[in-house]
Amino acid sequence: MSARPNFPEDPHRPRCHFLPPANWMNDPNGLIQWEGQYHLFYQYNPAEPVWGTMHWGHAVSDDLVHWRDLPIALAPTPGSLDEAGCWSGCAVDHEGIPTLIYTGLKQNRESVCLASSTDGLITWVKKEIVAAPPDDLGPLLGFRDPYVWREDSTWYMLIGTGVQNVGGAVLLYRSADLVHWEYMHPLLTGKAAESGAMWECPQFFRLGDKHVLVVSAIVHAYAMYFVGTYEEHTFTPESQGLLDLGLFSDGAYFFAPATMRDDQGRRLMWGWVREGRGEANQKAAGWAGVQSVPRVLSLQAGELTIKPAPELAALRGDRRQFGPMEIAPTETGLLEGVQGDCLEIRATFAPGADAERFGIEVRCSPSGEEHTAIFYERGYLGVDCDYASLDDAVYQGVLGDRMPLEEDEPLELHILLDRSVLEVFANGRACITARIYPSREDSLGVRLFARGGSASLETMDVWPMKSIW
Ligand code: DQQ
Repeated sequence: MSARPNFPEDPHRPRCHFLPPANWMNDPNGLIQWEGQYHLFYQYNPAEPVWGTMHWGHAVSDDLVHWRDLPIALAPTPGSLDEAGCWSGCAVDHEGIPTLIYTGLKQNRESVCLASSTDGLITWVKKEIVAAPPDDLGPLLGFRDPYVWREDSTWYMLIGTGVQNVGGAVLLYRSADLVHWEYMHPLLTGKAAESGAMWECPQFFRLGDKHVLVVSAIVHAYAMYFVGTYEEHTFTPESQGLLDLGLFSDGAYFFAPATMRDDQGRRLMWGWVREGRGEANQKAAGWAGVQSVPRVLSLQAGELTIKPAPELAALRGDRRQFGPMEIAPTETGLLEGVQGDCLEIRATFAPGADAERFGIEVRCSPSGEEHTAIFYERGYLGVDCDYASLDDAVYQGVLGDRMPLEEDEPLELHILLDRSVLEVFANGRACITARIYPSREDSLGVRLFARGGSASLETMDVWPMKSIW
């Protein structure tokens, strides 16, 4: 068990999100529920707070909220296929044995590797397996991030890749024993100009009466989904979208998501929440990378909906309630009695606001030099980070996309603010993840605002969130 330093002086280190004891984390890996407990593995560089030689870190939770660190699960083995890194992958139950299927890196070669545990997911024994890249697609960009599932008695696997001069792709394999893999065909291939040159971290699962394929597209890194039908090992997408609208100059803040089905039949998803500040700041902080809160995916009328797991309500302190109230364009005051850098906010705004832009500001300094606005403006949902911090070293910008509302549809915001992490869920169908690093200790206020007209708040609940550590 690793000791967990608290970084007590660090105002940016999240308190309600999972992150490793120290140093670097990226993708969630190997999500699985085992004997009722949720296991979260993650891409981990235990040596320093920047990306490097990848290990699999490991944590476990009884309630999806509080996590306990377990020893590193996978580390590179000198002389083997993973000697330069244990990259992303998944976990399956193989005849009662927890089994990880992951990417091994040796020089620049990516291979599929396997490890299993017979001591309750603590130590892992590696085993060589046979899964070769296809030779009929030309040179491939990458061959990584296996995602495995079972249909009847056959195992299936997706591998992320890119077909040169075509676009990102996921390759479908099958196996009777998890060891010998036979290539079948691409499950889906994209066009580079539309969805990137290479697809990483595929996830594929049934949701309601459809199937969903999730991929993380690069070079400009963002996570996408396709909803469609899966028949005879052929996937036909019917709709697609971004899993999170928090795109900044370097890609999306929410990337490389992984999913699992739990014993309540829910499809849960975590994603790597990247830093919005450069390497020098990460090194000074001693840590980098956070997991998003667990998000529950479902389908409603064929549309993907994404909501934070209800278990997070366990973190709520005393509730403050506001509304109904009119927000006039002159409204400038901070809400009384509401302050904090770890807050859950649920707010409903009545349909038909005549304001050009309205919403909620968080992390406001008393005179407004710093503030981060979560706003709705004529069909556009956004997070404005331009004034989030007076520190020039952190990324700014306005994140978001169009999210039209029906004429009689209220705007329902569910906001999780956890120091430098901001996750915004709107009407169950749009998420924006952002990183903010206010420089002032007193940037703790919350404000409702409307510009160019007024808006009407039906209700708003605010809770301080307790630390999970
Ligand atoms: N991160 C892993 C890769 C994956 C990428 C390496 C996505 O396996 O493709 O750390 O962030």
